[in-house]
Amino acid sequence: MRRSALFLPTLKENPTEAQIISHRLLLRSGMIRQTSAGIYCWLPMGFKVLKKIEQIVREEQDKAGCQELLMPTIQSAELWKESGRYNDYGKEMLRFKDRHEREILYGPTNEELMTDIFRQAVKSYRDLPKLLYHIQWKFRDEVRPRFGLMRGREFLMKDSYSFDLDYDSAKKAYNKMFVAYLRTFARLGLKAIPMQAATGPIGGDLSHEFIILADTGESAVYCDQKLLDKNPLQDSVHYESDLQEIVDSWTSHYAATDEKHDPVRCPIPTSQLVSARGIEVGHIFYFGTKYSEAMKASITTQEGQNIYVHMGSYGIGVSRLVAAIIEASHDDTGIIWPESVAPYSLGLINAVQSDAHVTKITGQIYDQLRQQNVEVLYDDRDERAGTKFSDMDLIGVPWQIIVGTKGIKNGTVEVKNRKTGQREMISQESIYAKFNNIKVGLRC
Ligand code: 5CA
Repeated sequence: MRRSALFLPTLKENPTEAQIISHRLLLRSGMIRQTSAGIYCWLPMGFKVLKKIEQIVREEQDKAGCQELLMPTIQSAELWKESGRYNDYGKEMLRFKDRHEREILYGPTNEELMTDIFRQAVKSYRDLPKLLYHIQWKFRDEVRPRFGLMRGREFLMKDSYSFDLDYDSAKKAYNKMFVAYLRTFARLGLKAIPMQAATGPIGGDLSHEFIILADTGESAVYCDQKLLDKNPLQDSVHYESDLQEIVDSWTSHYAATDEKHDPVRCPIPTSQLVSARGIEVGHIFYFGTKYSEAMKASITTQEGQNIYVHMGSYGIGVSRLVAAIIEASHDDTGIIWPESVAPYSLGLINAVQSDAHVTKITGQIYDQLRQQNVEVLYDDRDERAGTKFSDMDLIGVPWQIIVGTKGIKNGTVEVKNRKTGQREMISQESIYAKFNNIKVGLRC
């Protein structure tokens, strides 16, 4: 993409309404715009990042054997009355009526709708287990929407639902999601720590939140130092094998969110306990028959008995992740995108726009890189080199190629790594080999 054609309304000044760095950088780099409290427009570059995160989340769900479907944003109040949550959910739920005076709502989550779909279709133990998910916008009328995408009112969530015959089988689904989450967050370049968590309005008694440590996080969290030293899970996983060992290797160390942490009963010495703030990027729940009983989702067992299915639900805050990644990866000059989610793999800077020869060569490099399917952002604007450099740093593209008069005379260009700041002069020809394999978002 040529920068001159890209719709990227960057801001020079820090927006005063933004209190945390991710919100400031998202606004300044022209990725999102607020339309009303907690509701945002996704501008082209922000939208690209959101889609890349969504795709990684999707691939890891698919690998774990979870099947994608799509449920609507608007739901009928009837289902929520059946589960009993229509009243319980309170003011966070956005309720309205259609022209026939039927009560409807904008879904804050989908346990009811999913249970309804399941109970209509599945009647026998033979059809179990099932794991289903969708990636859909949610609305929660938060009292205090804040920190930009972190606590929005409208936000994108991946939510999965598991249906099993009994606890043991449901625990296997829980473990699958646990492991899929570790893999997902590792691919996003994040160190997420699973922690015992309270279940709130979703219910049940087994639950883990996946937490990224960050000073700006909304939750107070406590965990064993050993978890911080643990390597993220990146090896390939056989989901049909027993995953309990992997889950145990994380859950055997103490980690709890504020609501679950009890300083008196904490099993590890204070010297080993890290007390920090964190961002909740995922939350998984096993709640047994809470919804299946209330909504009569039963199946027949092999012995001919009628039983309620055991269920769990598993959420990832896809839009929140955009902000969480920035909180975890930025410097004074801007965002530093991990390669897996960067909007472009590399930025190509024409440092001397007025020099026809430089412009010609930069154009050739751009064409060649595009032919190699490299996602390249070419800053071809008639701007000072300094403006282009600081803009590219702000946007946070992982690699920069800088083309200038002096280098071109010797057949070289400068390559800069955004994260390390390292610069090297390389020959023009070797650019293509160096970036041949850089296909952002497609790496496994
Ligand atoms: N039904 C369950 C699991 S699918 C559920 O709704 N869980 S949740 O309430 O914990 O939400 C799942 C994830 O969505 C959270 O871990 C968080 O990352 C994200 N999330 C929740 N509320 C917001 C919000 N207001 N803004 C942005 N992301 C949010």
